[in-house]
Amino acid sequence: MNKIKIDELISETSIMRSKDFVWGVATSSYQIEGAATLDGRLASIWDAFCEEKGRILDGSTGGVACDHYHLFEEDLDLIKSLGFSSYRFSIAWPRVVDINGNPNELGLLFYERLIDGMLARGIEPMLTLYHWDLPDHLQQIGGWTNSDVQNLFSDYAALVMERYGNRVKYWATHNEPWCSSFLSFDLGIHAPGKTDRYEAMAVGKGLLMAHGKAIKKMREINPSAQLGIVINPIVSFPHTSSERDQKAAEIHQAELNDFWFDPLNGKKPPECLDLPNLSMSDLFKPEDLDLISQPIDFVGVNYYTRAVIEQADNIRGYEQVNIPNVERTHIGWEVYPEGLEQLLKELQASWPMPTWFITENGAATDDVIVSGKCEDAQRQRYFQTHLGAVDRAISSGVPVKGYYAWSLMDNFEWAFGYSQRFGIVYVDYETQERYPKGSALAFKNFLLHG
Ligand code: IFM
Repeated sequence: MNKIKIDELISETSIMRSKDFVWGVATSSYQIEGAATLDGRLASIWDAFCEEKGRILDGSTGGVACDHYHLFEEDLDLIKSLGFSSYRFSIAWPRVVDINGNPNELGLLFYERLIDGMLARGIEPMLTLYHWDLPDHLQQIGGWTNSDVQNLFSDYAALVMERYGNRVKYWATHNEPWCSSFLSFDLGIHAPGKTDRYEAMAVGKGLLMAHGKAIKKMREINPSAQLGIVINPIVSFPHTSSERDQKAAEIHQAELNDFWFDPLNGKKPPECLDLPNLSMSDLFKPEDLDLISQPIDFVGVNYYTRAVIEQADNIRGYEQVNIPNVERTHIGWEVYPEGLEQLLKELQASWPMPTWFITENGAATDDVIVSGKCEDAQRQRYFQTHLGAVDRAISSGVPVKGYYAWSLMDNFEWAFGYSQRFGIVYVDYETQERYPKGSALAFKNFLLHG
């Protein structure tokens, strides 16, 4: 019997306990699907990146991952059995469009079955269009900075909206565009592994332009769809009270938050992000901001940790500091639930939205299976304290309408390969057996037995 009560810090009268609050689990295509060369799927930038020596910690790839492409019916049964009412998944662009930009029927059929499988089980789909698997041939022609690629993204968005718009209500364009720009083109950690801050900013803007173009088209096709975007904003704390560290923390937070939320609200990002010979007003022209700031219905927030920042003599002007004597998860990220409450309040104060979702929140822990069971006490406490933080933000007036745990199951954790397990369900990658961990059972106790 599970001892940790996951909802212990949610108040008795919270709307998180009402039937309208959405409880879901989240995944993404490249991290779980496998079947990387089946049924006409094209290579993505992640397939190419994984082939480069030294890019992925354990030398692995998402080629097989959780084989969800073949096991999706069982995975949907699992979601249902745990009591979740929604499933956030992403479509692999390279699976549904062929090299000439025409629909790939076999790929489209896979998502059709997946969506129908959700609906048959009473699970609400939340669909993400781009969770980092850009078709590799589109990166070869300049990727997101090329306006043709932005237009192709909006064609792809229109294609899937035409196909699934009658069955899917919630649509997000990008997942964490900071990762597909700054982490990928400035820090060089994600595909395609470049280290040029100027390019990162141009890519970031390109992602926002593609978002605006896609929203415009999807809205025309289906005015009743709920359209949004998923951001990974942060609260950045200065390491010391020095003016230098305060300024550095301001730059870091602006890069993660303002760079996205300002343009989405029709405003150029702040000057603290300017680079020599590149100001934010050069980058974001008024007509760009008009396109990017299409009205949207919700924003998803992915939250894992906070950042502690100090001044540094590099092009960014900051460096992240790992402070000692704090609780960390297996991946090394500080456990800081208060940050989620603070973040939600700050976001609603600066960039108000009618609806926020927590589209990802979770922890990697050092999980082992003993007699078919996995006791993940740290993850259960993590969920408990973060749910309490969401509840407090809601009671102070932030309209959070749902919460998605990251992740349904262990999966390919990008540059960390399979060395980090974020699932509430354990995956034995040799046998593809799934084992609900203590946290999954704690959610189940709460969701099915209240
Ligand atoms: O696994 C990722 C996910 O793809 C995006 N958000 C953060 C998660 C944990 O790193």
